[in-house]
Amino acid sequence: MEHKYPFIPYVADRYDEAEMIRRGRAFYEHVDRRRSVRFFSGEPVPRECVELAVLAANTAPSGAHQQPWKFVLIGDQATKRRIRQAAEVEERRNYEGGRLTPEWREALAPLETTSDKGYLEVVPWIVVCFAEKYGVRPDGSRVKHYYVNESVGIACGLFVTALHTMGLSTLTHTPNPMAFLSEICARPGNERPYILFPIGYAAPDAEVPDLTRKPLREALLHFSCTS
Ligand code: IYR
Repeated sequence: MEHKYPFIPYVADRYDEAEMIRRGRAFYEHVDRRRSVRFFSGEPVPRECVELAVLAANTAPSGAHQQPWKFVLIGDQATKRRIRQAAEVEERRNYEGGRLTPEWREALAPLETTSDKGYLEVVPWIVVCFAEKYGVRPDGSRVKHYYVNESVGIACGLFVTALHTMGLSTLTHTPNPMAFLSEICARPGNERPYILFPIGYAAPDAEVPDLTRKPLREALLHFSCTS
């Protein structure tokens, strides 16, 4: 094919059908073991593990390949404490100050979450993902970004999966509202805090709610045109 821009050949990996299904099942069973964790051990985690997870996230497809994400890594105790304190201020307004609607409270009840975010000081690493609402050229002018939420959401999905693959645990924490993260992480106005990830090993005595996942027949609808 003729191109105006550089193109290179791409050869996707192919497997026979039995191998496709074996691989698909193995991957499904692997990701099905992932749980959101709120009880962590303070054991150190190599920084390289987090870097590899960000490299994996950075492979996500994105609108016009603009890759509108930034991952900020925090490992020092003083910043973790600041984040915990600021998150708890907001969460106390949610849980104790009546900012959560009764319907929201009811939906959250089985998770038994509270305004205590102690895990933010226990974990060896916190990563805050920021979404670039728009880009900024060196001359200060704005670059329109497309499908920012979709792109950053997919990147965060890969990030979570990569951590899980390394035997690490995390939580997609969205302390609400999250504006304090822009200030603590010193991020510019074109970047919006997207998800905060506490990262570490699950505590040996960690517990998670006994949740089930919806069955395939509810997740996958086979539509077919019968005319
Ligand atoms: N941000 C609060 C509340 C919360 C909201 C949802 I939606 C959750 O799935 C879990 C918690 C908190 O972190 O406690």
